[in-house]
Amino acid sequence: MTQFKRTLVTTALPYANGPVHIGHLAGVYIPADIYVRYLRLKKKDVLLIGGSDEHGVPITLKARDEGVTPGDIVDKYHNLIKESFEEFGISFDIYSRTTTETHHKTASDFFKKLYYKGEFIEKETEQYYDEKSDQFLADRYITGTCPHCNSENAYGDQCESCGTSLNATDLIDPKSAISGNIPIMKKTKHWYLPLDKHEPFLKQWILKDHKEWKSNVYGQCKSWLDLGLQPRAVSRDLNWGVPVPLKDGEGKVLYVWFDAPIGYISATKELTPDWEKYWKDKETRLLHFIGKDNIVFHCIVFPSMLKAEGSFNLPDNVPANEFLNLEGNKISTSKNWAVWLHEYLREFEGMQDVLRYVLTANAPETKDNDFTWKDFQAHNNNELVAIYGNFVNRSVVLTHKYYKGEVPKAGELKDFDRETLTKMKELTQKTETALDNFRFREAVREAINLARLGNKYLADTEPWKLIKTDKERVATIMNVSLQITANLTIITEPFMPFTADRLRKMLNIPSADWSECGNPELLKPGHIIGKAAFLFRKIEDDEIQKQYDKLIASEKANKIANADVKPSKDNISFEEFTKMDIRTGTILEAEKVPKTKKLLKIKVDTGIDERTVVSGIAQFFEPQEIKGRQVAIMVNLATRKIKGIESQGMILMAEDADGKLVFVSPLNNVKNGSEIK
Ligand code: B3M
Ligand code: ZN
Repeated sequence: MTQFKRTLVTTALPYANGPVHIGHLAGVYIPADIYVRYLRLKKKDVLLIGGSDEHGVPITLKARDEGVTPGDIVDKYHNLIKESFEEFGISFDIYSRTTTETHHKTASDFFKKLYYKGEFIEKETEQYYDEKSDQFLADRYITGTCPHCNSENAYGDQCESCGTSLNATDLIDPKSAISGNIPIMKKTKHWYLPLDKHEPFLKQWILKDHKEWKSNVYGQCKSWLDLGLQPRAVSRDLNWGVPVPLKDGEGKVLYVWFDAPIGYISATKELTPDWEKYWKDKETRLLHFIGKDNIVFHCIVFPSMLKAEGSFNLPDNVPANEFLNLEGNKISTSKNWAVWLHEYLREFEGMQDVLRYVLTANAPETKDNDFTWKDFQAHNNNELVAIYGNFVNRSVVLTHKYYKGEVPKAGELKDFDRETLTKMKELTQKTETALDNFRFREAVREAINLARLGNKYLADTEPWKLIKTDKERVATIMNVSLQITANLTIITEPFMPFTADRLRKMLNIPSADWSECGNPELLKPGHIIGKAAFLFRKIEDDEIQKQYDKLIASEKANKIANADVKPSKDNISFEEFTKMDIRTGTILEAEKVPKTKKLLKIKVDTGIDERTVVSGIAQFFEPQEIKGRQVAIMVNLATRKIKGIESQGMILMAEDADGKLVFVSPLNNVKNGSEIK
C-alpha cells in the first residue's frame, strides 16, 4: 500500500428534509467517525468532512406540503441534524451545507470548467411541462397511474405501491402534482456528462486497480459497468439549487447529484485555506463513507466529474455499507418506522456510546442487518455492563480498597500474567488490522475482548481470596488489571469516545495515544487513580417494551394520517346497534331544493310508507338519474326540518377520501322495507 501523508474522509451529505435516524448513523457516520478517531489517535493528518445536502426536488416538495419556503425547510433540518451528530460525538472538522455562498461558487465554477473544456454534451429533449404553473415538471412532480400495478398515485420516478422505478412518460393519465393539470410535452435543453466516454477508464480504475474494495461496492460497480454507461443529465428545470451559469441556462439549476459531492470540496475550502493539499496532493488519500444507495454516484459519476476536471484526486476507497433494518422492516421516514436520533438522545440521556456500540457491533457491513430493541438491551446488559463495566469497576474498586487508589508495583510475573499481557498485545493488533481494513464490527469485538480478557484474568486469579495470604501476588495482579484497564481507554476510544473519556478521568490519565496500545506499563507504580464510577447501567425490560410500543404506535398513527381513512369511532353495544331501523327503499321522485346547492328533496317508497327525505347529494347526482334506484334508508331517525321541509329519515351514502358520495344499495333488488341488519 502506498504510504499516504494525509487522509480526507467525507461522509454522505444527508438531505435536509427530515431528521436523521439510526440507519444513517450505522451506515455512514459511526464508521467514518471510528476511522477518523483511530487515525487521530495515531497522530495522522486527517479531516472529517460533512454537511447537509440542501438542494433537490424532495426538499421543494416538502416545502410545498408544509406551505413554507425550501429555505425554511433546510434551515430547520440542517440545524437538527447537525446537533444530533454533535451529540453522538461524530467528530466533524466541519459540518457545512450546500446553500453556502462558497458552495454555490465552487459548484458553479466546477460546472463552467467542464463546460469550457468541452466535457459535456448538450441535448434537447421533450419533457413534461405544466402550462398552468408555467414550469417544467421534475419526475417527482408528476403523478399518474402505474402501468404495472394500476395504482393511481404513482410518481414520475417510482411507484411506491409496487416499487417499480418509472420514467414520467410511462405513467398513464399523468397529472401535475403542482396544479393538478394535465401536462404537455415541451422541448428543453440540458447538459449531459457522457459517462460512456469515461467507461474504459472506469473499468481499468475500478475493476483492475481497485480489486481490494469491499465486495458489495466492487460488485455493484461491476454490474453498472457491465450494463454499459449512458450520458447523464447534470442540469434540471427547477428554481431551487445552484443556477446553471450559462446564458441559456436561465430557469435551470445543476442537478442535485452534480452539486452535492462538490459540497465535500466546498466544505474543505470553508475549513482551511490549505484545502487544495487535501484534494489535489498525490500523497493525500480520499475516502468516501456512504450507504449502498449512493455507490454509483461516488464510484462512477463523481469520479468521472473529477477526472474530467483534471486536477483532483480520485477516491482511494469507498467503504459503503448496506442497509440497517428495524425490527425486521425497512427503515422508512414516510412510514415513521425509525428510531430518530434526537428522540433517542432525550429518552436515553447520556447513553450515546451504547447506541454507538450496538450499531457498530451490528453494523450492516457486508449485508443488510436488523436492529431490534431486544438485541440493543442484550448488547448493553451482557457486554457493556457485564463485561466492560464490571471489569473496570472491579479493578478500580479493588485498587482503592487494597492500595488507597495507588497503582501497586508488580512483583515477579507468572506465566499466566505474561500470557495475559501477550494476549492484550495481540488483541490491540487485531483491532488495528480490522480498523485498517474498515471491518468495524470485528474491530469493536476485539476491543471488547480486551475487557473480557481482563474480566477472566480477575476471575481466574481471585485477588480477593489472596489478599489475606499473599500481598505480593495481589500487587502483581492488580497492576496487570490496571494496565488492561488503561489500555481500554485507548482501544475503545474510536468506538465509545464518551466512555473512554470518563475512564481516562477515572484513571487520571490525560490523553490517549494509539502507539501506546498494548503497553504493559502504561500506568506507573505510585500513580494515583480517581474514584470508581459506573460506566454503564443496566437497561430494564420495561424500557425496551416502551420503545417497541412507541414504534408500533407511531407507525399506526402515521398509517391513519396518510391513508385518508378516519379511525373507527368508539365501540357501541349490540343493543345500541339494533336500535337502528334500516330498510331498503326505492326513490320515487327527486327535485332540487330551491336556493340551495347541495340539497335534493327525495320521495322514497320504504315498503312501510312513502316519505320525504332531504339529502345533501345534489352536487353528485341529477334528480332525473336517481329515480327508480333502490337505496338503504334509516327509517327511525327523529324527523328534522331542513330548509322548511320535514325530512323523515336518512338515505345511506358512502363518502370517499375526496368527499364524493355514492349510494349504498343492495346488489340485487329486494322487496322494499326489507330490514338491513
Ligand atoms: N443526499 C442522498 C442521501 O442522503 C444524498 C447524498 C449526497 S452525498 C454527496 O442518501
Ligand atoms: Zn405500481
